[in-house]
Amino acid sequence: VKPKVLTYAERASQCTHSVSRRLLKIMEQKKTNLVLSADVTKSKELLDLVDKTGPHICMVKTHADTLDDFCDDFVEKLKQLSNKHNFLIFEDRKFADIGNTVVHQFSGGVHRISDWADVINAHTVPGAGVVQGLQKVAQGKDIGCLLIAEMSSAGNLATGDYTQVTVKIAEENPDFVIGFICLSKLSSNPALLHMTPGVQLKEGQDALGQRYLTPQEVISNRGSDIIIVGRGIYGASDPTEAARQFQIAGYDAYLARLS
Ligand code: BMP
Repeated sequence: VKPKVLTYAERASQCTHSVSRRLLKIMEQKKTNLVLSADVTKSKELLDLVDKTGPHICMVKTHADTLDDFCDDFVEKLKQLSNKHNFLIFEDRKFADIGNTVVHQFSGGVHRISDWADVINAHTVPGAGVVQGLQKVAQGKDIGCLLIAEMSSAGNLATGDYTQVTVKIAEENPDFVIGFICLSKLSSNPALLHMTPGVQLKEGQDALGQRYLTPQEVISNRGSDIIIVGRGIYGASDPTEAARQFQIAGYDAYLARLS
């Protein structure tokens, strides 16, 4: 017998972490499993893009260290947009050092990520200490962490045992880890979210090893929960229309999995 696929609302009620609960509720309310990867290099361009596509997304993903003009005012405006359009903010910093170092990378430096991100992520290359260091900083704040269990790029090493140990670390840290960056469903725990980058409306690849799957393949066939789309949206001639198309494609694929 095929196990019953739970709705976002049903899963929200099973989440102990406030961030995954909030995200699943937004996904249910706005009917979207789309995360915009806003990989543009000027803050004004990023804010304009996010304001236009905001109604279609459940979360925006940033690379703060690729912005030429990152500043506190940008953070303030991004937070205002997240309230206006009801989405979360995910800083894709990919922490990957020993616990003591990530404490400072997460809380300090120019970006002070722990002051503004709802969601962060980490590689598990250093072992569970990276999660413990990040969690120390997140104490008392509403921040959830994703573990990078698989990657979309050709030849990456996040496979096999590495992926399995990463899933184990996630399952052992439910107070902080809310899910994975991955290419397919890795855990049957309904509280853990699966988010997949490398998504376009057609399969293919770029010139630097990125590989693309479709929303249908990622959500319906591979059982992931969330699509992460960058160039498919901000590289389109009409990003708002592109976001709308990805929203529909991703949500239809979710509905197909439910039925
Ligand atoms: P695009 O859709 O333009 O290929 O962008 C994908 C985004 O997802 C980039 O920000 C990239 O850093 C991120 N990403 C990825 O592509 N593959 C991974 O395995 C993990 C990522 O975070």
